[in-house]
Amino acid sequence: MTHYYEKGLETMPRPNLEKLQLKHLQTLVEYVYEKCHFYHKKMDEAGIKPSDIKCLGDLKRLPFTTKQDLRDNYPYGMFSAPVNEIVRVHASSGTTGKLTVAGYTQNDIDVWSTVMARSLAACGCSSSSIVNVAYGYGLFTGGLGAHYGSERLGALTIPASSGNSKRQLQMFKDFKVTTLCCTPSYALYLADEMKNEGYNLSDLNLKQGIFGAEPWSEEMRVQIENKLGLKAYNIYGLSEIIGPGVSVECEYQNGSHIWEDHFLPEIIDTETLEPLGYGQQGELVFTTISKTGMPLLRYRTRDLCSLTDEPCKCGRTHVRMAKVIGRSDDMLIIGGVNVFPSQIESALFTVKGIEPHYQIIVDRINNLDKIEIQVELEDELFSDEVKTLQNLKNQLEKNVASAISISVKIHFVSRGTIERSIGKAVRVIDKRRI
Ligand code: DLL
Repeated sequence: MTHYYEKGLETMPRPNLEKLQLKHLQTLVEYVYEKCHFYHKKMDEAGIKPSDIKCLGDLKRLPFTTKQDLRDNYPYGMFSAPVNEIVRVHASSGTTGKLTVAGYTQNDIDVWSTVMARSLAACGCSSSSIVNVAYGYGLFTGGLGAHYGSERLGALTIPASSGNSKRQLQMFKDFKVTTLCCTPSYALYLADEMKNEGYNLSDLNLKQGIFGAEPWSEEMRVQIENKLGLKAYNIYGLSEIIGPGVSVECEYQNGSHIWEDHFLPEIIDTETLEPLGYGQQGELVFTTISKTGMPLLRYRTRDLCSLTDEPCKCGRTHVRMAKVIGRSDDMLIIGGVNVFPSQIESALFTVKGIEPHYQIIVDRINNLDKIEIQVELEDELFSDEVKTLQNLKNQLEKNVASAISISVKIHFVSRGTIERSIGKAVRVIDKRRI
């Protein structure tokens, strides 16, 4: 049986949906032009006025927004609402030390709770579900996003957050958890811990898992489903747009429905920046048409995928996005946390004696992502006593961990060990098979 949270809106015939989208888009463009200096200036530069938006096709006349714009206007410059109307901020890593900040009004928290409630319902949840939220709570949007959506649906919500796996498993059993929300890699880790701790599938009552925040493969889906005895659904989102709940799979697990009455999707060619058609691979771009805190026009996500408008058996009319196949920048996602190699580089070079040659090796060990950084040392330092080297290593590990919020292992190598490149340096070796 198909579960809906807002059936009318989720299954709205396309012509009506498009009418609604246009109305919201026009209101939004007028709103940001008036309220946000950044957009006022950008639209003036592009020679476009709010009254020029006459049909959905006019979307492509609007300027793009990038992560760099958010960084340049850190922390509050992209807000359209005054700060006293903002009730929450979330943030994710930027390429420099600066965070990418997203501000939410009460209206935005409501929009988010609603799209998350819809997302949970699309995965088969209802008010009878018992939802264990094992995404991290904090500046990251995973925990609180899933939490508010689950409460909005009326489900029993457990704010477990990530970590403390033994306790998570105990709660699965004792609280009769039906729904697990976490990153797919943490789900696999929990599945292995379950075996180590001597739990059987018959001890558990899991029905569905709602996994996202990082790319994962069909092979991983099969493993998670078999090991945890649940149906594994993909959920997608990004803090700049709202957090989790921008799109989600339905029971047919064949692409994720984008909640198009809130987020207008486009796929663009990364070279020409021209919009591409359904079925074509390119970069996903979103315009938020119902937010008031920090609405964004044509935000370039850097995520590469394609869209389809083919009808879905669930009856929802909102287009579906295929799995994200990669990014058009160098952002890595390590255990759900966004990391840019440039953040690691700046942290390394705060210490004297480090050569500018390093390599970041990412691997997945026991289903958890690990980072090792091989760093070349000046010859003089290499001949130093072990204690000095150990101190240096500790210092570097501390610096990098505080820059990217993830612990890393530093491995010193002698000068010339890291292969030199005549083109772009190969800074990252990603051994994870996702
Ligand atoms: O990861 C929001 C989220 C939380 C989504 C929990 C799903 C579940 P950010 O930290 O801002 O927000 O990272 C956003 O993560 O641009 C993608 O590159 C990647 N990403 C998110 N979900 C998926 C997914 C959250 N299902 C960035 N598949 C995005 C592949 C994903 N990549």
